[in-house]
Amino acid sequence: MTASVLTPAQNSVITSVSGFQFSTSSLTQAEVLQLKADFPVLAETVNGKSLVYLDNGATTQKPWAVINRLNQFYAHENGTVRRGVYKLAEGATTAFDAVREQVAGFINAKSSTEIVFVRGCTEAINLVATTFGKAHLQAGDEILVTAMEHHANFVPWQQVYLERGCTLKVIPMSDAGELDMQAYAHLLQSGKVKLVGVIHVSNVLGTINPVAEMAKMAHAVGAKILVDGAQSAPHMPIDVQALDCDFFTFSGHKLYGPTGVGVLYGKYEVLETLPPYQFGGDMIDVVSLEKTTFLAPPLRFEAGTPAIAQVIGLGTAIGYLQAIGLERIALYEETLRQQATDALLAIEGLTLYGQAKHKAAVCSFLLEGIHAFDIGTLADLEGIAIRTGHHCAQPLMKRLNVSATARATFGFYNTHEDIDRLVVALHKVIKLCK
Ligand code: 7TS
Repeated sequence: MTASVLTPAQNSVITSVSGFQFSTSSLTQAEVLQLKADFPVLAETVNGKSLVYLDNGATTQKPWAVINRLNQFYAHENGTVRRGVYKLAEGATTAFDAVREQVAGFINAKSSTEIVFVRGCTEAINLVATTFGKAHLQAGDEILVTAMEHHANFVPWQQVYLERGCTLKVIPMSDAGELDMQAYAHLLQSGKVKLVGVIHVSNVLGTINPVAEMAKMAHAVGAKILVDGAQSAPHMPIDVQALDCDFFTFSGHKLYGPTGVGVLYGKYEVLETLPPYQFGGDMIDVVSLEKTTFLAPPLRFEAGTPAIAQVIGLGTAIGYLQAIGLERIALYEETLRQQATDALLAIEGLTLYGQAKHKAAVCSFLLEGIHAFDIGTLADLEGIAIRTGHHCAQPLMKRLNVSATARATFGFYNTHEDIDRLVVALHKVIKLCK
């Protein structure tokens, strides 16, 4: 049996991923191939080789369903939202509003009023850092983030703490890439922590952090918690009520949807305490020369014309994922992670960064004596797209004592053969660079 083939028995043995218990089985390789055919880019050739796309952590490819929905909207339905009485505007408003409901269902929010549309995960976190900072942070307060944050969940908090005279503290991690929960408990004991920011799935290490437990601990000392779900929402079922997080953020383009749209979930009672982020049309109640009153959430946070087509396209992407089933996707990607981990560790001179017990399909690595950029460039010659660099996580790179890594990140359309191709390419890289 080659590594590319999983028997049905192997497919169904995995019943738990990151604490979720599933009764469903993984996607079969035949199903994956069928789904892959929905993504036109994946049929492209690069440098004369069929494309193997392994940079899903950066952005994902789009299925025809999403591409066609965007075309359909712009060709036949284009209109503005919330301000027209004519058919096109009403139709666009109905379609736009329906996605807010759909997103609420997708992450199990209590209500669609807890869903704010933003430009992406980065904007979602900036929105929270800025408005939460204004409303709730004062000199002496503490913000906690982890040692493995993406810059998107680090730099905004750094700006806020500098502006407001707070303190920013870092929850340390082990060499395997697991958070030190004892240190976290200790940090919370100061009694000054107001906000915890944590990456749900590390974009470098793949670690799946215990965010439900972290939320419970944060709440016990009166702190709020923001979960950066950029790398989790596309790959596993999300239930914000079960996680009990105060904020959850993700990007459309990493979820097989369009760029330019993302989601900020906030518990309604928390969103209500926050001032507006930006000002202008669509977020106001009454404007006079002297003063302005603002709408309630979520519209309070959506100044100006939103990304209408992108929101509608995001709805299509979510529908596409739901039709497959996020549980099945998580189970299948776990088989990719296992295969990739075993295959990479078998390569002499390869160091794999991130070996947490609970891990998603993210593999960061280096080959002894070879720069990450050379690995990426030579892999591209083989038609393989992987990311190289610091992955917008420079403090983490420092912790790992490297300046850059190569990184393969998987999506449900990746096949076991893709991993075989990566391994062959890496052996070629080693030969060339010796
Ligand atoms: N948070 C995490 C965990 C991320 O991985 C990223 C993007 C972001 C936030 C920012 O998302 P954006 O859509 O607002 O840009 N991560 C990556 C990556 O790993 N490679 O390219 C982008």
